[in-house]
Amino acid sequence: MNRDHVLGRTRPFGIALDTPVRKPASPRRLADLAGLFADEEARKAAADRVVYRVDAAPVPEQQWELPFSITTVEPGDVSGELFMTRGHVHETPDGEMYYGLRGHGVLLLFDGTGASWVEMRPGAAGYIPPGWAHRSVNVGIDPYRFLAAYPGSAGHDYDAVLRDGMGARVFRDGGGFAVLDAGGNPVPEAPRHSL
Ligand code: S6P
Ligand code: ZN
Repeated sequence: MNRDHVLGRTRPFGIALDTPVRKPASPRRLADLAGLFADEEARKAAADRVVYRVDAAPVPEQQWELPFSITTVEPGDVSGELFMTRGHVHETPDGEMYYGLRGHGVLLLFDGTGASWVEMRPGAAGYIPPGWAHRSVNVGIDPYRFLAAYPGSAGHDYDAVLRDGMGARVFRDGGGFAVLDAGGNPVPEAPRHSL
């Protein structure tokens, strides 16, 4: 791939990240999240509730591009398990970066063996290393909103998470939240660095 091949494919542009979206993206409801929450009956009983939506910048998902999008996860829970995205692993094991815009979230990560997590607040960045499955959870009382930027070649595999889970679930715990592994033990938070 040389430079001449990619120049002209897309043009520079800017986007205001925290303004109302241009057109409503199709929301993901509990009806679309079969098999992901621990209490499947409670999920079905509230099937119409909107859980999250993704608003994508107009960047093609192609090699050398850098697509980005804003995800908004609503507050709520299914039998105490907090509202979350489906979760996926990238087909080519590209890394990804998240940046918190509003609200309070957890970026849950799973390498197939063990889970980890990053607390997300406005101004916090979370790193998803190559090969790690990832899911976002709203642990606050307002909508949780973040920016995601990832290589255009990444692709998205949802079946892996449906099959293998994320190694942990995030529940309400008093006024806060708990990230628990399959045995009910707390999962340690990933280290946080300052730049
Ligand atoms: C894409 C990135 C995010 C998610 C979005 C929704 O690589 O990780 O934009 O797509 O947060 O999650 P999901 O699991 O439904 O794609
Ligand atoms: Zn991703």
